[in-house]
Amino acid sequence: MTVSRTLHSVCALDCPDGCALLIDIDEHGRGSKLRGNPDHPVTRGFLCGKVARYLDHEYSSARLLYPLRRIGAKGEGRFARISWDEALDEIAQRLHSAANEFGPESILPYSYAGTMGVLNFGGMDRRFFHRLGASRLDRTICSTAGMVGMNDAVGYRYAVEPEQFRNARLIIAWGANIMGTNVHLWPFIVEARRNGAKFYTIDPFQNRTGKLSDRHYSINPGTDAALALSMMHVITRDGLEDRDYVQRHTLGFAELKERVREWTPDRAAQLTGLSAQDIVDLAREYATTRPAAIRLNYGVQRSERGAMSVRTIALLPALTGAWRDAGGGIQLSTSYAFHLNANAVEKPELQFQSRLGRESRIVNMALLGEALTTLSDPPVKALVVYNSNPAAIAPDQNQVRRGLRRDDLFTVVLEQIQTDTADFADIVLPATTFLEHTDLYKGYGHYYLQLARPVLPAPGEARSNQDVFRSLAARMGLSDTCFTDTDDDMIRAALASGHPFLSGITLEKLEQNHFVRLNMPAPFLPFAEGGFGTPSGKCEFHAETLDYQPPVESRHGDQSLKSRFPLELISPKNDDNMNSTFASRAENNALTDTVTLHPTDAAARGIRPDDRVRLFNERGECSLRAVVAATVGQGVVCARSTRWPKLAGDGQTVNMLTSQRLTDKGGGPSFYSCLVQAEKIS
Ligand SMILES: Nc1nc2c(c(=O)[nH]1)N[C@H]1C(S)=C(S)[C@@H](COP(=O)(O)OP(=O)(O)OC[C@H]3O[C@@H](n4cnc5c(=O)[nH]c(N)nc54)[C@H](O)[C@@H]3O)O[C@H]1N2
Ligand SMILES: Nc1nc2c(c(=O)[nH]1)N[C@H]1C(S)=C(S)[C@@H](COP(=O)(O)OP(=O)(O)OC[C@H]3O[C@@H](n4cnc5c(=O)[nH]c(N)nc54)[C@H](O)[C@@H]3O)O[C@H]1N2
Ligand code: SF4
Ligand SMILES: [Mo]
Repeated sequence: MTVSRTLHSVCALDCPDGCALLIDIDEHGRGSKLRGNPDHPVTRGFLCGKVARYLDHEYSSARLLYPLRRIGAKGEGRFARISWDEALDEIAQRLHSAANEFGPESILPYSYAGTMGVLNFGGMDRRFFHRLGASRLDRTICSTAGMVGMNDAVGYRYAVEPEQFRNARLIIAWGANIMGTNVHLWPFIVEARRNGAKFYTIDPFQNRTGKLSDRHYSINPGTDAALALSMMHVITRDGLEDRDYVQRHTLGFAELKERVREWTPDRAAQLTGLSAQDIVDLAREYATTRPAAIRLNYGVQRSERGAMSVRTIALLPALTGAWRDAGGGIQLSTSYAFHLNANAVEKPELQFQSRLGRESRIVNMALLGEALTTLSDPPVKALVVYNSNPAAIAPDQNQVRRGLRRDDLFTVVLEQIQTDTADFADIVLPATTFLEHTDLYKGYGHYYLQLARPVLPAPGEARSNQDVFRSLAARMGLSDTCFTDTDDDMIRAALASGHPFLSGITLEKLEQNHFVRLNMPAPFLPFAEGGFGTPSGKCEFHAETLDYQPPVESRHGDQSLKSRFPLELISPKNDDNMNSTFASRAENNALTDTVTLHPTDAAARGIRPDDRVRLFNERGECSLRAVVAATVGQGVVCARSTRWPKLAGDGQTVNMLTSQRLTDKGGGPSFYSCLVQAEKIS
């Protein structure tokens, strides 16, 4: 096969790395190979294993090619082909009738980050639903608890640049599976270690990243705030804070010192499961090594007290002055820095022109089960799903499914493949992949803005989300001129925010360069000289509100619940999947069919390796194959996510077990605070 040309693209998956791609196109116009762009400073010429194989997905015989209408029962998966005209007519008519009978808020969009492209993530769709007066979705499923925690700590949610990690002398991956979920940070860590840096992991599960670390701290789930408070105890007790930084750029140090006095290493040891000596050593090393970088990913904030955990951890670099250094500070997400003009893209003001004439109600996506089964005034009568697979990824699936099965609920699903969610649809619409449509990309693990143009033709009759919502707007008689904006019009609008980080970045420049670094100093040291986004401009400790509370569903939480369901289930990401996007690959289905138990917990239940195990609690059950290993602590079980329920033998996955209890702040789901019992299936 000869390569006739090489084109540029961007990986649109929900991954911090936001890779710049090169695709080889053969003489028949077919994509023959995907590679990382060697010129992109973070992609550096390589891709993760799952996307290196993305052309399998692109050309899979499982791609949806035509609009479909359901002919079987909901969830059964029997459909017949219809035309786009029929599909759009039916959707327009059903949305009109829901709005007429129950009010427009009975329409609920449900979407997340199947694509991270600014427009196809949230562009024409937002305009469309705002103009209708549909319920607004609070997109909490992933990161809002952490965002609020970070905000409470530093105000402006800026982060250490990935490229600066190479300068660090100590790197802590705190609830961050870098090898699995953020592999383009790894080469910078390798470089730092070559220069003598130490690399530690703090995680209840010793995954690949933990195995490659110099020290793995096996922490009890949901106890991170206790560890961070105790580290502050040691740092302030031993006078290891950066006095000059603390004095000039923080507020409330004296109260903080007083507040953490009770957080002795012995107390934190009892909660976290780490030894008191380990806590002392870690705190001292963190405070006395410079530069020191913390890569905090989203694992920590998927617990009931996730926002407080993130906030407490995010105060550490201000205490030690780590923000001063290139390669010092903390990285949760870089996305805040992009400062695009979201209002110009989404046009929230259209709500006032809707028949509602006001802002519509907000529905939390983490509570989809409740929304579909208990919400009234109005109830949800029409659901439009895109960029997401809620019948796999949302918590408390039994309630979600009760909702999706309702006969009086009209469901539309825009998808590339026939997911579990698509099985519940009345109408399925075939969607393009990121190789087939235009979009603009931020990153959440670097500071480069990128543009991608279609590099391959859409198969069959697949359409982009942008095109679908444009056509639907026309079909529903919405004549506002914004519904005829082109993708390029919308990209220009997004870039025109006036923020200095975007100055000089135009569509033309992106077209030419493919990726452009935000217009910020290099290195970007956001808080080296203070300048926090708080009322005082300082990092405000607010010691009076710092505390540790155990998650209700944890070993230190509700003891009567724990007596029945004594194991803490976490369900972190699978290294070769992307949430549920590649769940139909056989090896991912096999991996997500396993649960890891500590040898003591397995022995107590007569469970041996490869036994089938039933995990259960009051919400549901699922059966998995046992892996027995001390990669989890005693009392913790770990089952990687996310599986397609229809590919599980019993149709059940760990999300049958997870709850709709929300995090302390931010309204996030608490996937990793989940008590279960395990028994051997004989
Ligand atoms: N390969 C792959 N990459 C992905 C994804 C994927 O599914 N697969 N998903 C993408 C998405 S949507 C996201 S949000 C990011 C997430 O990226 P990460 O946040 O890195 O991934 P998680 O697996 O959610 O959690 C990270 C680690 O937190 C640990 N953890 C769980 N509970 C606790 C706790 O209480 N305390 C501490 N300290 N650690 C805890 C988990 O065991 C896990 O190893 O990754 C993205 N990238
Ligand atoms: N137990 C457990 N559950 C979890 C998590 C966990 O760690 N444990 N993680 C949670 C997290 S962090 C997240 S972010 C969510 C993720 O949950 P989702 O956002 O639902 O992510 P995916 O499962 O990847 O599903 C994305 C879907 O979008 C489709 N898609 C991709 N591009 C396009 C497009 O351009 N148009 C359209 N119409 N469709 C497209 C893909 O085919 C795919 O089926 O899952 C959450 N659920
Ligand atoms: S999933 Fe992440 S690491 Fe893999 S190619 Fe996409 S952006 Fe890069
Ligand atoms: Mo996520």
